[in-house]
Amino acid sequence: MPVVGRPNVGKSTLVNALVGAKVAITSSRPQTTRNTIRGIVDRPDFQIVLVDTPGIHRPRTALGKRLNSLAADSLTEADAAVFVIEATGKIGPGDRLIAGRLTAAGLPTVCVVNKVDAADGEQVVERLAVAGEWGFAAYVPISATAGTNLEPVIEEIVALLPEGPRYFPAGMTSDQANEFLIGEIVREKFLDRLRDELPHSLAVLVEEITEQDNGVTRIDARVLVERDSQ
Ligand SMILES: Nc1nc2c(ncn2[C@@H]2O[C@H](COP(=O)(O)OP(=O)(O)OP(=O)(O)O)[C@@H](O)[C@H]2O)c(=O)[nH]1
Ligand SMILES: [Mg+2]
Repeated sequence: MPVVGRPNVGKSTLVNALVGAKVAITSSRPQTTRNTIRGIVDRPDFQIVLVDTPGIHRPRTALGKRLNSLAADSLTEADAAVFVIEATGKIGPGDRLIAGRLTAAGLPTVCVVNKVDAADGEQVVERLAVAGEWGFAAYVPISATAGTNLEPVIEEIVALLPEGPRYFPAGMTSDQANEFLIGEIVREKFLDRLRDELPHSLAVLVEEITEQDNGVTRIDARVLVERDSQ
């Protein structure tokens, strides 16, 4: 079940909140997520495999193009989707483009209006009225950070889930290797602290993970940038 939307609307924050564990990094920078990441919600009578995706936007760089196509690919394999918009800003052309794609693909969709904690009631009602025109299967106003209305989102997703096998063993929250998640967390720590083009020019390579005798895990990682000046 892909989770799609414009950059920075809170897709990764929502995936973490629904899974109940940190499986994806988040930041105030757009284009934080660079890979599709599976997060698993496992309950006795269902299992939801959420797919966090990069934000869909008008690409200006090769990285942007790649991120968009990763998100688009996640829709072609999907039976249903979660579409995230935000209450704090007006619904814009970027949101409309994604809504159009979901409708054209005929994907049953749960549309969530996120960040209601930071908006007033009038804004939330206005977003719901505009988004309501798209005719999606369900609409839920939520706050991924405050944890508001997360159970209703799960219920609406479950209502759209096709019957299928349990793909992941109980207790598993993500399909990522530990090494990848560690590298992502290192990258996350830099994102909010850097300016200009630097957040986008950053990659982290985890080189060694050593369990030391004193019980502390030592991680050696290399932070790569694009140019010497960086
Ligand atoms: N106030 C408020 N902020 C939120 C909420 N959910 C997410 N945010 C903030 O919005 C910013 C973006 O969150 P992310 O989860 O990284 O957004 P994203 O959609 O995954 O972004 P990309 O991966 O770049 O496409 C972060 O600063 C979050 O803390 C919410 O419910 N309320
Ligand atoms: Mg993200």
